[in-house]
Amino acid sequence: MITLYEFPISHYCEKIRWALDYKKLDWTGKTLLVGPHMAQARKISGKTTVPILDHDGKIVRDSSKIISYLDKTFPDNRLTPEQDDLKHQAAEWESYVDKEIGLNVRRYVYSVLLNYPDIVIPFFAHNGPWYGKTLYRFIFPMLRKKMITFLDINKQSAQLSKEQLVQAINKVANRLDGRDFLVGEQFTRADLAAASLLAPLIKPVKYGLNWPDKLPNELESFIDSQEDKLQWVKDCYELYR
Ligand SMILES: N[C@@H](CCC(=O)N[C@@H](CS)C(=O)NCC(=O)O)C(=O)O
Repeated sequence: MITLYEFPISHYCEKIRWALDYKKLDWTGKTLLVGPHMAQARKISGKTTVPILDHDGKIVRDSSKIISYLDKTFPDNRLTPEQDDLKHQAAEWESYVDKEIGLNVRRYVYSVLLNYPDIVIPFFAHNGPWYGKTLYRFIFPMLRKKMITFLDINKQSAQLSKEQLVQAINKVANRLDGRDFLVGEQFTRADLAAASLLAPLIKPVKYGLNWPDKLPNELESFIDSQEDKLQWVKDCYELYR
């Protein structure tokens, strides 16, 4: 049995939801509530981050380690290239996008969304325990402050993350100029990582959240400014998700 402990809003969790679906595995998602998750996650894995995979009691934490574990345990529909040099390239790209796209999308997007509890609370509570939304009505102001500190969000850091994100999007777009995949000739974990971590900017249905028609204007205009370069993410969702 495979259980994924996750936040529906988290793009690192989307990386694993996608990997599990790509590999056609049967799995169940268990939403942890952002904030109260800390004690639960620590109890399961010793650390507080999600995604956490529980496969028949074997616990694996961290999205890259989870994909390696899945490929080793369920070799069909591999995401890790078999050839050594391609495997190495895929690991380098994955590590680059995990940091430069994953962290910067998160800081920049939260710098905006944390000012919109009506959008973010339903994301946090999605598929979670029945009391989620009510709980957040009480704890959201305190949670917001904690997240701002934890994610080191301020005007300057949010602006810097936005700039670093554009650089990373450009690097991916340059690499893809004339090619379909970041590495080799087939869809790999490098593509899956880049596309899932950029996915909050294209709001795909298969991400599983109920996206509002419009995100706040600031985010929408940023997304519009990157539209051409994000087409590849949409294509990956269309073809491989
Ligand atoms: N490198 C980790 C990053 C995971 C991560 O940062 N997860 C965030 C959600 S996007 C999290 O769990 N934050 C809550 C916490 O750190 O307590 C991975 O790839 O799994």
